[in-house]
Amino acid sequence: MEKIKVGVIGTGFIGPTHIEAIRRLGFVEVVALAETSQEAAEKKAAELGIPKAYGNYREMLQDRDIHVVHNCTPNHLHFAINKEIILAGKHVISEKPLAMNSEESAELLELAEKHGVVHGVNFNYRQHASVQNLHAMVVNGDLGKVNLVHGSYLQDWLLFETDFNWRLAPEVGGKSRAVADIGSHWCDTVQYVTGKRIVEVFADLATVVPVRKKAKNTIATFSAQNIEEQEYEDVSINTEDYASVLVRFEDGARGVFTVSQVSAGRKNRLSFEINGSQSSVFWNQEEPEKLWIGHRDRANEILLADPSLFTPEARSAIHHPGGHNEGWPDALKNMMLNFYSFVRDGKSLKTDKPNFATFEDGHISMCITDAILESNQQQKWVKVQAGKE
Ligand code: SOE
Repeated sequence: MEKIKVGVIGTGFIGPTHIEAIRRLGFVEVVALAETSQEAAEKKAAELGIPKAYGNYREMLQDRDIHVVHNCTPNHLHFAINKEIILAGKHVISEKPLAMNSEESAELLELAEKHGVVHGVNFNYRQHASVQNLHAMVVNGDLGKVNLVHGSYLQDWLLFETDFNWRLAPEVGGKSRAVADIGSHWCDTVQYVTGKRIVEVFADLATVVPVRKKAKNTIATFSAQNIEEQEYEDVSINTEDYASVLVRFEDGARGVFTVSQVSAGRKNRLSFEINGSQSSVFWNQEEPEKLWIGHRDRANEILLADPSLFTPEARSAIHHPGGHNEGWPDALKNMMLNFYSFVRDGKSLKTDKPNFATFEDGHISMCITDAILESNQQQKWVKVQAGKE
């Protein structure tokens, strides 16, 4: 069978991780990449072993060999480029946030549905085998009624004042930073696990580091730098690096989460606990193979990820026996596997249920972010308006 051919726009931190995940599938091939100049594109294509390099993504969108395009560009380009990908008739996987606000994400969802393309958003954390298992446990009633959902998503890559990155500038990263960047993952993951939508929020946002030293040369996300060798300029920061948000779910369940990108020692710690009427569960992305299950009337358990111990629904998300740990790259591989199997099998989002986050989830996420920003500004509860208006 002919492989599904793919083009990737943007090859900073995240683009190459998509490419690696796709390469593990076998039935999909990355044939092209696009960068901001021909020189940059050729350099990256040589590094990553990709046959075609485009200095202009619009030319890549005209390449008739390409069936699917990944949008791995900075946030402010997501909306416009996603639109062009859809209008070029290609299936699309976009990085989150889907757009800069919920009006734009609503427009994208409508356009993608109208053109009948398969659309995905890279909410990769729901693809961890343990998270899939948790989802099945909730559906099977193992926890009883879900009452409380609480947790955090903590990182430290913006702790020092010399940590600077395009995500900090509202015109490039968006008017929300930590909430849109990582709060979006937390909300998507817990909504997926519980099957409940967040419908109301009360938020407190802060900028812990209000002035940063911006290096004259560009620094990529998560990259280390030699501080002595840099020249800096002072830049005032007005996007949040911290937020705590009270949330209410559609059935009245309550929750709260904290996001921070200034928490020393926490690298990529998305964690949550769910308290049900029968038992509790806790999961932490930095130790993804461990699932804590808490009981009132017997000893608590640690369930190590293993195909023979997981629910039948979650088994397809785990590829090795217990102890052969699977983590972040494997969850991303699952995202790609589910998306590309859907495309390969000729399925349609009009009639078939996807096992990956779509533009609808991306739009819901934008609506939550908008409500959080409004709540922080007005210091009151704000309802999440998640219609397609
Ligand atoms: C930076 O905070 C970042 O790369 C996010 O943009 C990703 O979505 C997250 O998965 C890891 O951290």
